[in-house]
Amino acid sequence: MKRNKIGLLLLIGILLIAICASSNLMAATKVLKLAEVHPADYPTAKGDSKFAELVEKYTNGRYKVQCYFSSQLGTENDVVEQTKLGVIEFTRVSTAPVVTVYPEIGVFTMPFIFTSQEHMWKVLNGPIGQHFLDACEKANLVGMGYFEPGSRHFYANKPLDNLASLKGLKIRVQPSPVPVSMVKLLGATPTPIAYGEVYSALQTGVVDGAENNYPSWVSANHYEVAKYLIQDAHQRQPEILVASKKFWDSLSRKDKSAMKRAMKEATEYQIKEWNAYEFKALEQAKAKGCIVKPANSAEFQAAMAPLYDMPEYQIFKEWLKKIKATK
Ligand code: GTR
Repeated sequence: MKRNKIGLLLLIGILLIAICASSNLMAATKVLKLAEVHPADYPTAKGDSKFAELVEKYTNGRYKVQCYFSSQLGTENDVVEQTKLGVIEFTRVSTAPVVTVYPEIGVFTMPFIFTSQEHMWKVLNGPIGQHFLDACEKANLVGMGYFEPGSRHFYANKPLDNLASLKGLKIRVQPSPVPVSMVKLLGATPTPIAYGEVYSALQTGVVDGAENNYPSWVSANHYEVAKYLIQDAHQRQPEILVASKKFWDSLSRKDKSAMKRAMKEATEYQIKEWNAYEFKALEQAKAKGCIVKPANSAEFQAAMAPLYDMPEYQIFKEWLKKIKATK
């Protein structure tokens, strides 16, 4: 009788251990997808990997984030849409593609809105930045946080000495409203093309030039075929990491705060990685014979000023005032 009882207890014990082990195993196998257009060694991609590492750590291995680099899951506009639908859990993109599902965030794609890197982070870390993360919900997305984007400049396969040198050129732009309007105002022809196809578009002459930050110019090899860059610094377009709201709503409060914490620390890490690489990339391009010229900023700002009066961009008006007033 006693032996039977011990046997039964043992059996229950073994069963309990088996149940716990299998539920742990099930939790550990929850793999989440993160989409990224850059290769693994690019600063935003390193930020993604840090986020992935910390999500796993802070959720005690219940979640694993698998990063898909180099546009493996599709173009930025596509992956934003898929994240909105809940097919992909996380996406790291710049602001421009988010505009397709959430127009107001386009304020961050307007040129010359931030006076410096410091000003941009003041805005992003303050109530304005938080508002736009929260309001991503309108598009069934959850704004997890921002990454450092650097400044964007024009580059082409022809010498760029001033604004006039852009006239008549075909310039690749992000498939998003403001970049298209902006390039038209410069007297050039905007050609919206997905990031992953820009190199071949430049190489085959589909476009004469593009615009981006130094790291993208170099990392995606655009500088090999478009070696003239003019430092007009027209945009600092915050990089953003968004989650699918559908997925987010399925998480416990504890896991949500673990993931937010992971994002906060990943951002700090990404900024350091960015700052270490941004000007190294510029030096690398110069060493390869690229011609980099300073721009007359006033000339570019004046050419782009009519953007602010266009009826379609009046939705940004109040936010632009608030950004300007952030000191
Ligand atoms: C890069 C940005 C990418 C992508 C790209 C582009 O600076 O990191 O997310 O938006 O620009 O021009 O398409």
